[in-house]
Amino acid sequence: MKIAQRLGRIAALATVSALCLGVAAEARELRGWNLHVPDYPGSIAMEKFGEILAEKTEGRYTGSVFHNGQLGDQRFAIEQFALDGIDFAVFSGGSLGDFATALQIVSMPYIFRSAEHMYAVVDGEIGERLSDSLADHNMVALAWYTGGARSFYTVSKPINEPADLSGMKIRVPDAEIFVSTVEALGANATPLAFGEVYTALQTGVIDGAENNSPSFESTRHYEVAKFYSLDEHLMVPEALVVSKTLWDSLSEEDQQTFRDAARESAELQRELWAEREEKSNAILAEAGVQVNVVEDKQPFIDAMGPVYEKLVNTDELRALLQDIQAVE
Ligand code: GTR
Repeated sequence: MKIAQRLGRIAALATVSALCLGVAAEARELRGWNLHVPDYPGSIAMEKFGEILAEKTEGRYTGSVFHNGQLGDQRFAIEQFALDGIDFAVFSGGSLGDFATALQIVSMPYIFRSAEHMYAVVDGEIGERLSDSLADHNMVALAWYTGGARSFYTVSKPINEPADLSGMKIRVPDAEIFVSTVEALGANATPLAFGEVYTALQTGVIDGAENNSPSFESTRHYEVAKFYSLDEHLMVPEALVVSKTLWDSLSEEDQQTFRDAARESAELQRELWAEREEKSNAILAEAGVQVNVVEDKQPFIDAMGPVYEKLVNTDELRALLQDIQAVE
């Protein structure tokens, strides 16, 4: 063998071993953003996602979840995806809606007939369309968690009809769908980060906020807001997303592993959600929160006309809305 040939072979072998070493060295700890306390349903389910990945990839991928919004508030975290600062997260469809309008449609007030309807929509073909619409923001949605139903909690009086909200300062997440919905009901929508709500309630900066019972309870906002009025204006799905840069770097087999892990984690989240809702409701009752079920939701539903007119504003979005409504 000529020297040049030999050298060529040696170089090729070196490349192969470097590649092998490279695979081993590629073991990656993925950074997960999460807004909630560690024992929240979604938090436990995100941990589970990481555990399944670690097990199924034999440690090549592990997950490290940063709870309590440690990596920043939701809008900031969504923006971080474009910069590859975060590898996976669970984001509210409502917050994603400011970046990808299809997500806004799936988060519209009173859009779902039931939780089952929501699951049928996001778990089916529409869920894939929603995921595709996130590609420009460097995200792939692998599975969907439930965000329950959001209702108003207030400091000084219950809400029975939209007129009760007139002039009240109600905290909302910093995203269009929440602002528009609450303003259409006649309140003064005040966008604030999740972590700032307790003090804002306490100091009278706001008169109330709106959320599902697990969030109302886990944040201890009920210590200050003693009225919880169940009008259920928003039922918002939450997406378990991974960075598209990461996704595109995965082998097909690993992509399937990530998908399966995400689905399993979503199943767990939905189960835990039902349990946590019960637990939260019991804690609220114990703390003397006055819960009123809004029997007649029609005036709330009727008030949403302008929100639909404003936000469902292209043929594509109108078609998506129809498709969502048509799902059985
Ligand atoms: C929670 C939801 C978060 C965020 C939060 C908020 O229920 O899981 O994504 O929307 O409410 O009100 O900021």
